[in-house]
Amino acid sequence: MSGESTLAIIKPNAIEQGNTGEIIAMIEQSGFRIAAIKMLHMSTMQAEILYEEHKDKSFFGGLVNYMSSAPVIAIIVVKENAVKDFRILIGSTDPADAANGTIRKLFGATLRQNAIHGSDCAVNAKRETALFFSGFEVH
Ligand code: IDP
Ligand code: MG
Repeated sequence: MSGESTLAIIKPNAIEQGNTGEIIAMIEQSGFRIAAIKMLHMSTMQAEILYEEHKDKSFFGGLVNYMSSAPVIAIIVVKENAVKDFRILIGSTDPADAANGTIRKLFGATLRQNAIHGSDCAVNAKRETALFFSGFEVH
């Protein structure tokens, strides 16, 4: 599997609404290949580390509580320009602002419950991938 890799996380609201299959199908149909996938229930500490860049923001506590409230699905996706292209596929942070046809537009409920996470740069992709998967290397 060649290309760049990035980390996706399907958030609790999308799983609870039964949208997991449609989201994974959209990811594959957009040219991404799945290199690893795992369902897990994050601890508070794991969610705090994932979102550490936001620790001083007013929404941090609510975000951490939400992301550790129920299972999520972490996925390593691979494609040329995966980091940038995956952000385009998911759309803007607020589903209300996201472009038509994006995952957040289709499946996001609120700004917090916006269906999916995607790493915002290559450095964060590597850091976030290491939080969920050990021994993964891009070839
Ligand atoms: P991103 O997920 O598009 O990279 P970030 O600004 O990194 O957006 O924020 C991380 C996550 O925190 C968002 O996906 C969203 O779930 C949540 N979030 C961001 N801003 C707010 C806010 O103002 N209120 C509540 N939740 C927020
Ligand atoms: Mg972000």
